[in-house]
Amino acid sequence: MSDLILFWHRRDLRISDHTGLAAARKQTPKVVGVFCLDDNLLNPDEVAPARVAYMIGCLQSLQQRYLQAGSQLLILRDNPVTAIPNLAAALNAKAVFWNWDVEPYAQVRDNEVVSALKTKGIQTLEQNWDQLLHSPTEIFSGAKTPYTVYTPFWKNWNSKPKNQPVATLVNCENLTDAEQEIAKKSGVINLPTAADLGFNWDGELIIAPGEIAAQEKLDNFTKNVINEYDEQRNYPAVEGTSLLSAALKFGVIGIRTIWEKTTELLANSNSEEVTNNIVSWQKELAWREFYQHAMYHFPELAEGAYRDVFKNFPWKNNEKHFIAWCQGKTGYPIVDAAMRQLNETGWMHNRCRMIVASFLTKDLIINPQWGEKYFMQKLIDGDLSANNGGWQWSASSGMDPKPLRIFNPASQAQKFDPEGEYIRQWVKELRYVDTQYLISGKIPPLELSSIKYPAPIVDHKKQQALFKKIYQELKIEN
Ligand code: FAD
Ligand code: FO1
Repeated sequence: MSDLILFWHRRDLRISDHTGLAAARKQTPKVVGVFCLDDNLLNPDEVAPARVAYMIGCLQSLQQRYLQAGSQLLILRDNPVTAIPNLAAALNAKAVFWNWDVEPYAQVRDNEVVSALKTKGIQTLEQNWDQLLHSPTEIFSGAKTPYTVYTPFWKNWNSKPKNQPVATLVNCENLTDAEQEIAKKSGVINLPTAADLGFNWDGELIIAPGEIAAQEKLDNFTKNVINEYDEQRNYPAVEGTSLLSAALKFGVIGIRTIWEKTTELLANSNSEEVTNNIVSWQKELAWREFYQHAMYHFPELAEGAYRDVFKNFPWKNNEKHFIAWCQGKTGYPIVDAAMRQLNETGWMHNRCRMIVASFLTKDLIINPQWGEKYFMQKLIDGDLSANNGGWQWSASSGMDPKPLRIFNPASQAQKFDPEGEYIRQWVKELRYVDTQYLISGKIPPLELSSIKYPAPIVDHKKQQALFKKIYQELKIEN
């Protein structure tokens, strides 16, 4: 057995503040990275081109980071369940380490890799939860059950001490020339482009790939934006949020690094207002962990509604309405602006994610799983737990105790885009329309026909009443 530890990266595309890598480096200088392109996770019908483009960019950058540390990142394109153990055995590695994940697919995959490695006599490091500040096996209610409601989860989660960032990988030993040959024979390839994998994205990405860019986003946000976060995060025309979601999804920045920054800021805060803004952002980081814990403990969430009343809900599922929603042609300016932002950039502001999800489920009465899937096909930050959590929350089908949350698109636009700035940015044909029409959504028919913008495809008031009626009837039956 050699001294080699292979580190298997999946959604932890960095070498700084990386718990699994730090644990490997403690045991040996010979730490070599591997990433396995897995066709089960790369179906062009399910995955956003922007997300794959970002991931490939991060892998490129990770390869550079490994070279700087004296080692390298190997790339495979195969089924990891066989390819990872085979590569480890061919290289005579003493262990394969990785960080665990909450997703149902990850659980099955990782258990199979553990078994295959064990039969080959290769060690694994089990239960290393790098992507969360607290693992799902750490936070339970007084009754020792997983939380199903956010606020008590937050209180408990926030009261627990958090780990500090860990040391960056340095001074490694690389594979010998003979081992490089063995790696090639075992399927190691050059990193393909996103287009090679069937994903074409030629737009800009809202965050540049790689660790340095993620750290810069954090620095910019904590220096210039966080002090007004609580208020500004609600306005889609303002850059009032961190834009770190894709970096967090792929672990391009360590969560401990982020948390440490917030605690430093809290320690230096000299007003209640500043403190509230920082805590407000910390609460969003806790939502991320809440949904990941939920996915770990209730994997059935990934299959559909959590609440019984929504399990057999008679969704209308009108395909023409769905296409209009996807294309941003519903005739509701704020909804259309948001969907066009998503289609053009691969990202959508959180306020607008809530608006369009409410519109799809409560106004169009379309199954939230259709929207959830569409988001995964488009979002650069598409993440099973956060996306499912967001959709279940908006559809009222999740664990949340407040059931009938219905957003009125006009009130939302009036409150959060009062000058129609966001609408004008994304729905170009509405650029010269009066603000009052934009935010009320009541554009005079004559104006509509001249600018080729659709009339509203449904009537919000009527649909809201219809949804409530269906829901009440079902609630009585259940
Ligand atoms: P910030 O406001 O700066 O927040 C910091 C970080 O906290 C985010 O980067 C994210 O990691 C986390 N976060 C913030 N809000 C939430 C939330 N409500 N739930 C979970 N984590 C949160 N987020 C995703 O990362 N991936 C998704 O696929 C996703 N789908 C969503 C679908 C719907 C219907 C809704 C309503 C929300 C969804 N969100 C998703 C949550 C949220 O919209 C995004 O995390 C946020 O807009 C990303 O922008 P930011 O990085 O600037 O966030
Ligand atoms: N992880 C991988 O190990 N290999 C992949 O090819 C891969 C592709 C991928 C595409 C989109 C995306 O959102 C995530 C992707 N990931 C990939 C990361 C994935 O989230 C983790 O592997 C999870 O553990 C899967 O459950």
